[in-house]
Amino acid sequence: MSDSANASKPSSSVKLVLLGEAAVGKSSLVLRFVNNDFQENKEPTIGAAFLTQKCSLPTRTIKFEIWDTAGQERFASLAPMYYRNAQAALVVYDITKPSSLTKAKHWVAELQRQASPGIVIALVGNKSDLASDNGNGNESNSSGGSGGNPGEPGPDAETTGDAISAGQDGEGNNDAIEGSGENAEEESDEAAARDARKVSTREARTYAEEESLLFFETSAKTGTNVTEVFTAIANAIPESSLKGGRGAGAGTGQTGLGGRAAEDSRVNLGDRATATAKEGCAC
Ligand SMILES: Nc1nc2c(ncn2[C@@H]2O[C@H](COP(=O)(O)OP(=O)(O)OP(=O)(O)O)[C@@H](O)[C@H]2O)c(=O)[nH]1
Ligand SMILES: [Mg+2]
Repeated sequence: MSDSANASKPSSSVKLVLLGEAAVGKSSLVLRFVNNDFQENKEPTIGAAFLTQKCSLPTRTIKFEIWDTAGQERFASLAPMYYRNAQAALVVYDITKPSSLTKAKHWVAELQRQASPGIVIALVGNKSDLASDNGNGNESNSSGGSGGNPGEPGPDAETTGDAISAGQDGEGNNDAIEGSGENAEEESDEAAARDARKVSTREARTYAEEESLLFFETSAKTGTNVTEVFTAIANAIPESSLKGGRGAGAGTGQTGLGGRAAEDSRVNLGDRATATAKEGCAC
């Protein structure tokens, strides 16, 4: 979407919070959405990080004010501060870790009890690149919720293709039969490593449907469905609950508890002017 097209559209701010167990990939999803980047060894979030990103819809521009919370238990009591007045929440779990879905369900229940009544919640199963089926096709589409329009087949298909090409079972096995047994073992180890999924799409989607949540499987690593989640949320926010934007550009910041050393992108919350502007939308 061009800047000139954006300029003519009304702009609204949406407060969005990310919740979920530690290391499920909340910060990585935000990094992918805001900077189209991924870090293999991302450090845990301390306290929470604040970022913004614009999302351009056909009729309006949504400016997401994103609170990326820390998943470590010691920070759990801070969460209400971040989800208070939030219009949207991404509750993230890791498809290779069933306990993270249990934790996600707790967050959903807490949001339903204590957050704003109209909050749009998306359940997000991250790290789909680690599954051999990759959560592709309709399985990664949203369900429940209102107005989601996610899971465009194009990007999905592309990413799925890339991931699968990392190891073609048929070919590999043939090589192994002709070659050494060691090769065969390596191949099957690789196959096992590729299929690390422990939470089925069906189970999570059924739960999401029961609770009227948007639902996606994503990969912050490959980018699969990341934009789609935010776009679906933007579409699902009722027009009546949208407020006018405050005109700040996109940026990053992180609140630190305990004075841990600052990272590059970490700035004081009171110092948003230093944030780097990023026009347009990852959408
Ligand atoms: N394979 C794979 N790894 C991922 C993905 N997303 C995140 N990771 C990795 O998982 C680890 C944790 O990611 P983070 O984004 O820091 O997780 P987090 O949920 O923000 O963790 P806390 O800040 O501690 O709550 C990092 O090493 C990431 O590189 C993904 O989609 N696929
Ligand atoms: Mg984090």
